[in-house]
Amino acid sequence: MLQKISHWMKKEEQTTEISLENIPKHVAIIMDGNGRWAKKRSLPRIAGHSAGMKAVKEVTRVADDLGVKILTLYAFSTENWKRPKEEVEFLMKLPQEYLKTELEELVEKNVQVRLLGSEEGLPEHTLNALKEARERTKDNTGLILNFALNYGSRAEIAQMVQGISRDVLSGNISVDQIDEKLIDQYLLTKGLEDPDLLIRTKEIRLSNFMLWQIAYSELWFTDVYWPDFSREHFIEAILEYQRRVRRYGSV
Ligand code: V0D
Repeated sequence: MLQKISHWMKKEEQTTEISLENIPKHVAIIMDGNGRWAKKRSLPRIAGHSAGMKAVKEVTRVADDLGVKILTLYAFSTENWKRPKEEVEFLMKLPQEYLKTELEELVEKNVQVRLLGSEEGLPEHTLNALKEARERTKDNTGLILNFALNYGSRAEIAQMVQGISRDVLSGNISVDQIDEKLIDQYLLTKGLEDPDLLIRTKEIRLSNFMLWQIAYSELWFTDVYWPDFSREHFIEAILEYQRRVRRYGSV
């Protein structure tokens, strides 16, 4: 299936073809610029969030088509609770809305839906939708679609330190056993490979996202608003990733 797909991009008078041997295994995306996309069109911010959901659907499809193994999407940070109540309430309905139209296709395509973040504080209706998606896709072996929701990297790191400290105090592990591999086991991303490629739309900063996990990731930033992000942009990011990886390989 994978071998049949080929993508070309015209860049600087040069046509480049995606190499299917060198697709990043784990792509993580910070989806930014939804509110500003709406403002530019004199629409309420929530219209930008709805439009952003279309981009989520498109990117999930192209990632799956290209054979990406893990796609992590930063949908809601622990900081986002500070937004106006109406906006937060609207955002919390998006998982249900997304799953209402997409879950069948995800099940059919063998996609596994996962959650990265704290379930604490999420409304019951949101949590129920997420749990249903997780339950119905838990045995799937295809693309892992990882929604970072109510996620913050420093909180994740603090929890990791608490977890390790508890296991040291109870005698389960000794202090000299604490190394990078052990730390991985206490993070929310336990069992997942680190991102090979991090994409962020609109801003050039990390904003408390996967700080430990992106130590060696390629970073790709674009000035495109998230609702305008399409399969072409995703392919552009992958082509740039492949160019960089090839360059390292040659020295
Ligand atoms: C708004 C742009 C899909 C970014 C995309 C709760 C911000 C649209 C989901 C989603 C959001 C989450 C979990 C799940 C299925 C879908 C989503 C939120 C925001 C915040 F299992 N899009 N999306 N969740 N936006």
